[in-house]
Amino acid sequence: MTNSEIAERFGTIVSLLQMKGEKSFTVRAYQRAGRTIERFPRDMDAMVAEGEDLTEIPGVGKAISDKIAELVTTGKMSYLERLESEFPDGVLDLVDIPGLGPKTIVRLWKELDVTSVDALEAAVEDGRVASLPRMGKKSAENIGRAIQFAKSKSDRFPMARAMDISRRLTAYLRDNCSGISDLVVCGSMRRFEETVGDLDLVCVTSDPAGAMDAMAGMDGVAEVLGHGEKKTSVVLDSGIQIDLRVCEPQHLGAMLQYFTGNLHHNVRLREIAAGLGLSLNEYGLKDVETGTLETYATEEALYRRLGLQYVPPELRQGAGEVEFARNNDIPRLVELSDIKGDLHTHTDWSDGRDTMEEMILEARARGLEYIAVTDHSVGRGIANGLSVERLESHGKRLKELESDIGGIRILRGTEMDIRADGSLDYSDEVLDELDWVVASVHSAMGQDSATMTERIIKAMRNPRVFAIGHLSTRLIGERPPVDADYDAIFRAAADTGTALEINGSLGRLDLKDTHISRARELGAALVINTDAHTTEGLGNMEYGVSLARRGWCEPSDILNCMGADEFISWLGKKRN
Ligand code: DGT
Ligand code: CA
Ligand code: CA
Ligand code: ZN
Repeated sequence: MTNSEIAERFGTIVSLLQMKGEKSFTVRAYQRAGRTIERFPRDMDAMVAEGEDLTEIPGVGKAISDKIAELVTTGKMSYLERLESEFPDGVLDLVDIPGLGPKTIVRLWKELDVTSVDALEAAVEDGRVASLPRMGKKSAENIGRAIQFAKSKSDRFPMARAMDISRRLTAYLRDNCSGISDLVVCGSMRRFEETVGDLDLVCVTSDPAGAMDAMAGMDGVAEVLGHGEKKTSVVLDSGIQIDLRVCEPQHLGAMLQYFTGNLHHNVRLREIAAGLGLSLNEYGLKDVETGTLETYATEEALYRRLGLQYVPPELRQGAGEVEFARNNDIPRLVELSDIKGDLHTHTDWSDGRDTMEEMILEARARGLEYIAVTDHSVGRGIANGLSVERLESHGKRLKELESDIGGIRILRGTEMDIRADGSLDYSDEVLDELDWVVASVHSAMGQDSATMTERIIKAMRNPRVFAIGHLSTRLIGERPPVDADYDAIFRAAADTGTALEINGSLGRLDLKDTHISRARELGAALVINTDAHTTEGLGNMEYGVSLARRGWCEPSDILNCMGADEFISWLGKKRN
């Protein structure tokens, strides 16, 4: 069981306790525990197995430690089951609807006798929800939208979940199969889609049987669908399917190409092959007349043979990229090594886990030339946002650390709330003291499109706002994007010189790929940030870069590809 799966159970406990109207300190204890578990760098599962004392983790007391132990050893938590038994089954389903708070759920249940998602949908449609006291038409509409969102959620896995599973799986296979020389996760994961249906792995190994057995015998396999000499398919407890294929080294290029897809891209390639009298399959290119097979150890060689420039996996969407490759027009996309700074990070001054020192040292170790420390602003009470006084000490401390630590430039920053009316959480005088300001929406996300658009553009008109953080505020699979006129926002960004953030946090991936392309087209500047709340979170840069690549970004499109001196002089220009 992964830490996020454990944290999810604690999230359910929190919702149920709130529905029961439990005291807020009890609720907060579980809330805090959930956050700690989610972000904890080591597997709780393994710690329990090794008999470690979980109560040494801050925020985890005896009661919570016992519940974690029970959950990872038995797969159940009797406390949670008892709580669940206090509510009708259908009411529990309502908890999964994004934005529907516990108080509202209880009212819907008690006052309208709504005990299922379908019943709620009906009550929204016939106006009963809107007619509840203190509810109104707007809130009812938002609930309606949230139901649609929840229903459209398929059984696909959000990238964050799939990445976590994929990393464990590849580590396991490498540790347990000494013969493996290449192991590549292909399919939608390699293309870096937002959601993933299943995982397609290809490996080259001197011991195929060993790899097949290791896959079928892995802990956490719920069902073995097939166990052959060259392919093993399993379903894990989490419900995700894994296909592992063994491949010979001379076929690797064709194999990776075939299983990376997507289907449309592959169809286009097969057409091109056909034009050359060849047929493309997972083993290579076959001469249609003679039947001889040409094999390719690398994808590059295969694309070259087809008269094409190499197409990076992130662009293989069957959306015209093959034509670009034919004309040699695929640009040199941004790479992780191009990124010189991180401009959105949190520390334990607000809701981050780690200290400024830890975050800065990690950033330096990752080779960054600069980092902006952007803890939350005062309005984010629940995230321990900084009062003006604390912000001042925050900045002073960062200045001290810049000279103490050395080797990395430190920007005194903030991630400042854009309030519901578009006003900002700090005054201009306060902002003038900062080196870098990201402004983000964290509240009133259900506003109508015109209000939201105006709100964000109003923030951008303040020249002290350098960038807008996670513009759509979506959480993949959990919260829909805000309703807004994105084109108008991108134009205003270009107009005002405000950068738009590509947020690499896997739960967000915000801007999404099509918005990145569109923003670039309309002339907006972009930055790629991690939104890290822990030192490991600084690793999100890799994901932000993959996302930017899906939006066809080159280094020149991304502000934080500038070196420190150049970037800091850009800041001066932007401010004036
Ligand atoms: P997913 O798993 O739904 O997130 O999306 P993919 O793209 O990973 O799709 P999947 O797992 O069905 O197949 C992986 C790749 O294998 C796919 O992108 C292209 C290739 N592929 C699958 N089935 C076929 C097929 O019938 N013909 C050809 N040419 N390629 C296929
Ligand atoms: Ca797949
Ligand atoms: Ca598959
Ligand atoms: Zn934020």
